Amino acid sequence: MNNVDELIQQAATAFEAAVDGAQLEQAKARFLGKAGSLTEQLKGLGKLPPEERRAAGAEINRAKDAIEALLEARREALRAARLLAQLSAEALDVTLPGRGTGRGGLHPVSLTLERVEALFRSIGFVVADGPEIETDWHNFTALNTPDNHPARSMHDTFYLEGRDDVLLRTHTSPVQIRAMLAHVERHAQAAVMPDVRVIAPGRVYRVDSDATHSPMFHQVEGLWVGEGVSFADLKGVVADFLRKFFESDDLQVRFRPSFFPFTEPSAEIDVAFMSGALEGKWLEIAGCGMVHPNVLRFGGIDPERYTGFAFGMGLDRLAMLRYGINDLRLFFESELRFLTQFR
Ligand code: 2U9
Repeated sequence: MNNVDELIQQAATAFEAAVDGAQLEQAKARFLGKAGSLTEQLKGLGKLPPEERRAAGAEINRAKDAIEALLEARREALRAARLLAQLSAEALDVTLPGRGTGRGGLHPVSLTLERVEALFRSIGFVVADGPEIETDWHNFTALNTPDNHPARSMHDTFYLEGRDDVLLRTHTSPVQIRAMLAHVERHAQAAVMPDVRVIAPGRVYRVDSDATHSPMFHQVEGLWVGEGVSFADLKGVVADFLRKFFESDDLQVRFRPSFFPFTEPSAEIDVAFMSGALEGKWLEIAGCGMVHPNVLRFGGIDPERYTGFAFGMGLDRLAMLRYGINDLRLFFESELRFLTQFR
């Protein structure tokens, strides 16, 4: 083997021994660098007799081409090895089951709302809604709540900065005021006014916060106005609703005298379950009464001719009783471990 072939062989061995890019570049310098073996040989050409220089130059060039080809081949091999190592390090098992996006579901208060709406629709009520930012007039004045009533105080009601005519509604009753006014207008030309039968579910706001009170909660209120509508109708509709809602035919329902500015007479409604954890315990569930004549008048309805009953209950409380939940705040924390139990 001549000198040049030996050099090529040495380069091949050195490149093969390099296990990464840095080692390979070092090996390259030993052969092709400024002080490398090939460069040394080129420098030696001048010392050769002129007749030998041509052949020797050609040999050196052959060696240079061969070493460069070896170098490139080794670079490519190292690149491929690196890629392979990376691919196996980052290996993905595409046969593993996916994490999935999870099935959505309705919030327990929404489920309760749907249930309440379906039951009242089945006896001819329509569902109405209205603004959550209400006028002082619709929320209080039209509901026979005088200017000096404590419910209007800054401690009980959220007002809007820079406005003294609007507030966050404290109940859904203003929706029924709007419904009565619209109903009267719609039937102004009719000989007989059809009955008003609406429920008004929705968000309401009060300055209050603990395990059983939230600054925002949900109410559903009902109103039935017509000729000859009586307290007996109120008792029948509400008791029937509660027994259907709780799927309990033997649910006990009682009415206790109470006071609200917008109803007269007024009552609180209690229920007692005949089985389960709460068996025999009276629980306050709603308020109700015959709509106050002043309120009917504010709604554009003649209290000499028509009477009506109204009731109101907390949807959140209905949901808590139905599902056996003891802390109201669970409804508003968006905790999936809680919410996924209702899908
Ligand atoms: C009109 C006239 C009267 C709705 C009524 C109650 C009694 C009542 C509470 C139940 C629990 C509010 O969510 S709660 O804290 N509601 O006790 N609500 S009578 O009376 C009306 C409504 C509209 C036009």
